Amino acid sequence: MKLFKLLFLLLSVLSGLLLLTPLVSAHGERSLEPFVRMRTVQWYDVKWSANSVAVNDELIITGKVHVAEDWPNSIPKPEAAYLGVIAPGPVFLRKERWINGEAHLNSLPLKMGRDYEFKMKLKARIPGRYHIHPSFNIIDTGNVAGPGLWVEITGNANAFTNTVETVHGETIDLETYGTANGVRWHMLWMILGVAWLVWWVRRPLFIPRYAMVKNHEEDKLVTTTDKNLAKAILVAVPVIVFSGYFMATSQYPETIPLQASLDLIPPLPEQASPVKAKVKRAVYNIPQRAMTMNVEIKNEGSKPLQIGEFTTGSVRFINSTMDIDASNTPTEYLAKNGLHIEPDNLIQPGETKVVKVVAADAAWENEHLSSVIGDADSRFGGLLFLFDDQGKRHLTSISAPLIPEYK
Ligand SMILES: [Cu+2]
Repeated sequence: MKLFKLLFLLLSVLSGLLLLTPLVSAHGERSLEPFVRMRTVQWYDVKWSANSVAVNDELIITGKVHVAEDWPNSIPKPEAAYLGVIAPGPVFLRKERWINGEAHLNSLPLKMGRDYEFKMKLKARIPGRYHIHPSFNIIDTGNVAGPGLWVEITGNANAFTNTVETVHGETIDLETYGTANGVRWHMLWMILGVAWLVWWVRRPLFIPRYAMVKNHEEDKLVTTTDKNLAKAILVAVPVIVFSGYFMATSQYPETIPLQASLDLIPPLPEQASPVKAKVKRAVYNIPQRAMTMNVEIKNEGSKPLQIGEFTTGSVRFINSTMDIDASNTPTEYLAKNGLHIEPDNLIQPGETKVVKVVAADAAWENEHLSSVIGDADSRFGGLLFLFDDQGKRHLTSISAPLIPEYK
């Protein structure tokens, strides 16, 4: 009775804890080590065509990535990468995928230090509210997610259509195509397997059989009927498999295997950047949630430049004294007033100067980027955006070791 009471108490405490647990709605996008998120594919200009679509409607995700020059040495080089979508299940159907204007069917190798522009066309499938991210699945590294947006799918799931026309002009419904055939084959093998098990299980099992072996009656364990049945199955299974195979090949003589080659899509053309930036020293202050870096900026162009934005791990730190469009960025990735520059005046053509850049916002903590200081690789990386007097943006990739400051 005492034990029962103890168990009851334990169960009550556990269920109480369960009730206290807040609802988890994220899906691990912040759990990847920050140095991977900051120094592999660096996302920018990500846009979603809508934040609410009806079933069967299109959602288009566009954006760019810069592949960091300072790729972490502890992870393999991006010899194959696959652009995908992170979503809780098959809530969207991907119809098209483009990289630098070329169709992206398989994986592609990414060139470090270069930029890629992407576009994905998705079709809404299951109603609900979902966090939708673009992501790059990089060989031996994993999924590096871009920023996510909450997208609502409205309407009726049953109204979803997914038909395609085959090369022979036949219209098929991909939602159900081949399902019945798959179920039939699975049922056949399941019935055969279960029947074979029942054939043996219906007889006395381990202990009586063990006793028979002890009494030297092992010959009685396997009867002639057992042997004949086994022989019949031995013949029947290959006959079923081969006749199924020949039926399928005669019914569908033209097939295309799944493709395993790489897409060789060149990166966007390199743009002569008039700006060179080098981080001299970078410190992260934990209680202030602020990173301070001294950056040496060299303006090799013909127009004066000003620092407008620093972006890392999808978080955008914006210099609020400048007019920068951030209307497409979900608020959790946006530090609207998060970038302070001293001195925040123009960097004249031919000038080289060291400026103090402070990127401060709770997003360091919320997006789990600040934990980079606890990593074995505490280097950060990101993109610095400078603008000339005509509003033209110049992008420069920076990285440096990050020194923690505890108070
Ligand atoms: Cu998410």
